[in-house]
Amino acid sequence: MANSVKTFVFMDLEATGLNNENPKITEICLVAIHVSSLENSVTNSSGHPQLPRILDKLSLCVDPGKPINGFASKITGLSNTNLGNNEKQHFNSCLFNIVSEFLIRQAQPVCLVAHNGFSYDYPLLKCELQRQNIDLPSSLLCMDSLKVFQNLDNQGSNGERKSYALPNIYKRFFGEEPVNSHYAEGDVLTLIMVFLSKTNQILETVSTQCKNWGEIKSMY
Ligand code: DCM
Ligand code: MG
Ligand code: MG
Repeated sequence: MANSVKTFVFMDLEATGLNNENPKITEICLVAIHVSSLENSVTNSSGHPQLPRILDKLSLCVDPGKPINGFASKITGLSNTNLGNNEKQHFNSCLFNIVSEFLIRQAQPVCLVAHNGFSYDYPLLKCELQRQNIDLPSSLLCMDSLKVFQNLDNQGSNGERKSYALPNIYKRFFGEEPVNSHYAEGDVLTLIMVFLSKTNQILETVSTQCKNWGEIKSMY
């Protein structure tokens, strides 16, 4: 199944805080790219990969229904005030249906990709879904790009300790700061750029790196 992934859906969540704060989602972004576009990506004149022309994007802001940690608010630009002023809805069945149909619309099988996803994004999404008594298909595949990049370096027996935070991987590859860090769409586009820098190596390891959505446990 994992060997035959047709669509990678890159995902990032913003939220009210970290795991120990029982966070709620404040923003979700999904960008779907067909494996053929990843395999045939084009590099620009400076040798950097270009975003594929064909990608499907979904980015939505969400009223978390609880106070956003001050630091989280500062880095994401999302506050209870601005989400409230813009009358954003909670994480409700409407949002679930949008996400679910977005995934159904892609060539199957689909694999989600999130950075630190096994520890943060997937358990948090699971938690929001569980609260509504709904869930995504348990056969949906998911992988954690933080683990993927760690494993790639370990294979190369590159023993030095380095940070696998997304902005730091991006800086190592591109020599500059990523744009719009901690905005869900900004982080997803950054993730796609680092993925494209190692597409072939990553695709070789997909089958060993994937979990099924059914294995993901709710954060709290
Ligand atoms: N977060 C946080 N404190 C940090 C880093 C992140 O509270 N030092 C929370 C708020 C972010 C969420 O985690 O919205 C997701 O992080 P990221 O922007 O890295 O995807
Ligand atoms: Mg993130
Ligand atoms: Mg983010």
